[in-house]
Parts: sequence; C-alpha cells; structure tokens
Amino acid sequence: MSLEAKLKTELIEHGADFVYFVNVSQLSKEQNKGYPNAILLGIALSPGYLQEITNTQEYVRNMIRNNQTNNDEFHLKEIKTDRMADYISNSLKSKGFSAYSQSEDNIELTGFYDKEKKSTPLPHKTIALLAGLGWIGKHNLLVTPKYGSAISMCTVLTDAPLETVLYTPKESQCGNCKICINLCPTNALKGNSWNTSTSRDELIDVKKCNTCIKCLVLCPWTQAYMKKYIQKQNPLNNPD
Ligand code: B12
Repeated sequence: MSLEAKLKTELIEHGADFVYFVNVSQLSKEQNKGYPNAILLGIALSPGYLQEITNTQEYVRNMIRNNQTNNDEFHLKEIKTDRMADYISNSLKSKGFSAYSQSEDNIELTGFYDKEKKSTPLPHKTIALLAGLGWIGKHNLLVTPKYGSAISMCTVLTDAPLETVLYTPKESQCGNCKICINLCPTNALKGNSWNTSTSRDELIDVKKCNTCIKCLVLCPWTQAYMKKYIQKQNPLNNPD
C-alpha cells in the first residue's frame, strides 16, 4: 500500500471527511518552511448543528453565556482536526521524514502566529485552494461545492515523498450575492470579491469580527448542503 493510501486510510478511520496531498514547493520559504509537500485534512460540520445555528438568533452569544463552548461542534472539530494533524506529523517523523504540524497550538508554540495581525505564514485556505477544494468567498472563508463553508481543516508540511496535486486557485463564484455582507452584525465584511491579488484585509476587518459564525452558516452554499442532508433524513417534510 502506498504511503498516501496508508495516510488517507488512517485519517479517514480517525474521522476525516477529506484528505489531500498538495505540492507547495513553489511557495516562498517563508510560507512552506522549505517543505515541498502538504497534507490537508478536514471534517464537515453536521447539518443538524448548522440548522440549530440557523434557527437560533444569537447562538454563539448564548453558548458563551451558558458556558457551553466546550460542547460546541465547531470548537470540538477544530480541536480534532488539529490533533489529527499533530498525530500524522509525529507518525511521519517516526518513519524518518521531516514534518511540521500547522495545528494552532504548534504554530503558536513555534512562534509563527502573529497575534497583532491575526495571521499565520501559510493559511490552510491557501493549501485548500491549491488542492482545488473550492474558492474564497466574500466572507473570506473557503467555500466548497459539497459542504459550502461548513468545514474545519488543518494541514501538515512534510518532505515525505507523496503523490501530490497542484491546482490554479479557483475564481470566486459568489457573483452578486451579498448575504454574508448584509448579515454580518459588526460590518466586518467589506463586500469585495476575492482573486489572487486580493489581500485578506480587502475582504474583512478582522478586528471587527466577533466570531459569531453566521457568515459560515448562512452562506447559501452551506445552507444548500444543510438542506440536502436534512431533507434526506426526513423526506416527509420535503417542501418540494
Ligand atoms: C487567525 C484566524 C482567524 C482570525 C482572523 C481571520 C483570518 N481569516 O485571517 C479571526 C479570529 C477573525 C477568525 C475568525 C473566524 N474564523 Co478563523 N482562523 C484563523 C487561522 C488560525 C489563521 C488564518 C490566517 O493565517 N489568516 C491570514 C490571512 C492572510 O489568510 P486567510 O484569510 O486565512 O486566507 C487568505 C489566503 O489563504 C489567501 N490565499 C489563498 N490562496 C491564495 C493563493 C494565492 C496565490 C494568494 C496570493 C493568496 C491566497 O486568500 C485568503 C483570503 O484572503 C485559521 C487557521 C489556519 N491556520 O489557516 C482559522 C480559520 C481560517 N478560521 C475558520 C473559521 C471557521 C472562522 C470563523 C467562522 C469562526 C467563528 N466562530 O465565527 C470566523 C470567520 C471570520 C471570517 N469571515 O474570516 C476556519 C475557516 C474554514 C473555511 N471554511 O474557510 C479556519 C481555517 C480554521 C479551521 N479549523 O478550519 N479566524
């Protein structure tokens, strides 16, 4: 069994919904730390969780007020994808390869999280775009055809010899949609569409973002994923 197949099987067994091996050798050393390859792993958020947030006016505020953060699905899946990245990074090192986990803890521990700018040298989204997984929406989040923006992802940089992919970043498919712009309670979103020369700050004022998760959940692509599976679960209340 190839190294890719072994890694993919292991990650899917641990709960990953998608795994990609991406060529990042063309990026700058500051971005790829000298590693030629990246592993991108991700878990989708459940339709039930998305429906709960859709139907709850102040979901995050209530969650914090009721001290329920530790039970929040996105929070738990963000920890899980980070732990899976740390696990795979250690497993590659035990096989004699070099690897660097881009989990939040490891990035912070190794001094690569810029607290002031709220940024890292090589965001998971950049690697996801090079994997051909989706595009960057007006809400500055990755949008995928299958799950919308309802994913938690993490990445591992490595010199392990992997069969990789490398795609040209997809163009924005937001068109004239302004749903995220109009619903953002802090007006953090600036209404611009993304392309490869767009900086993050032309899309969002991160200092204004209150992490209410609404832009992720109410994006029509996320809603389409949610409705598709909710209807599958209860065909009787299918409005069509
Ligand atoms: C710092 C951070 C934040 C900060 C700053 C936001 C930001 N995006 O910078 C704050 C606290 C505000 C935040 C908020 C949220 N976050 Co956050 N955050 C991160 C973190 C830890 C680092 C991101 C980073 O380095 N930003 C620096 C800027 C420059 O990069 P970027 O905006 O992420 O991506 C840009 C580049 O990738 C660039 N790019 C992409 N491809 C290419 C190709 C070329 C050629 C070029 C030039 C550029 C380029 O375009 C992107 C947009 O500008 C990532 C995890 C990670 N390590 O990536 C999670 C992450 C981005 N967050 C995530 C989420 C879900 C959220 C929230 C929805 C959480 C919530 N509870 O509300 C909100 C949404 C805010 C928003 N609309 O962006 C998810 C996104 C999932 C997705 N579908 O995209 C991530 C990936 C975490 C995860 N576990 O999955 N976040």
